[in-house]
Amino acid sequence: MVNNLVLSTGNRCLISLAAFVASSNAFAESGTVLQSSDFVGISFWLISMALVASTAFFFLERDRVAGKWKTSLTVSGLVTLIAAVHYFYMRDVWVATGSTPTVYRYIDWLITVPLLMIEFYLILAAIAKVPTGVFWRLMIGTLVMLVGGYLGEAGYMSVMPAFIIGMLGWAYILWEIFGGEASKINANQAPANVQSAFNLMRWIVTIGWAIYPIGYFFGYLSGADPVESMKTLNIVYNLADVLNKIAFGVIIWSVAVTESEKK
Ligand SMILES: *C/C=C(C)/C=C/C=C(C)/C=C/C1=C(C)CCCC1(C)C
Repeated sequence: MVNNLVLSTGNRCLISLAAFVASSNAFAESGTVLQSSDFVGISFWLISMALVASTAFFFLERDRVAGKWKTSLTVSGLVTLIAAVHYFYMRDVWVATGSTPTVYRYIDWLITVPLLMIEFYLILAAIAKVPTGVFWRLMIGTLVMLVGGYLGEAGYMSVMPAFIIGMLGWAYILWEIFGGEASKINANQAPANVQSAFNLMRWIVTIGWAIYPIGYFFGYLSGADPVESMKTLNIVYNLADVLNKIAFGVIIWSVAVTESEKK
């Protein structure tokens, strides 16, 4: 009891996480085992475990940074936690059936992508006064991008117009972080470390995120073989999340630590 009280938030989160991981058993649930030649399945395992490790890392490191940076690390940990749980499910479905609909990924994206976008707002809010308009514009761009893509992938709309709506949402986000108010606050008020983190993060949103619309294009608009392109796409999406969720969080962690330790 007493011990429980002195555990930090990070440690408590970690214990729940470990309990959850220990209780998740793909073999028992599906009755099918991962084949050693199933590279897509192996990539699902790798990313699941990397996401669990990152979650533990971000939550524990939260104890190390100054108060105003803690929220940023909490959000990074939540992104990797939500994605990890989601990946356990997609991995099990893949191992059991040899396929996994891309639409499953949208459930994860609908929560994790807005959280990733909030990080731009949070790192600026740690060092300056940021109008809430910045927050809302990032949020609206994200939702337009995801809802557009979903309507196309799930068959509620023709794939091409849905793709264009999604691209417009993404363009709006890019405008905000490269030319809009967020980018101006960064350029005029942020210390050098925050500026370089902001800069790396916006390039991830440009180059790392481009993987998803390219995947959409090859999956629906290029006329490629659906089964083969599904395999490739899953590996590519799985690797993309290492950059877009884990590396993105590590950049934030790094600036949070440097700024917290600055005299
Ligand atoms: C962790 C998951 C991430 C960062 C997912 C990001 C997803 C996108 C950037 C999706 C973008 C799309 C477009 C830009 C056009 C329409 C189709 C989408 C939704 C795949």
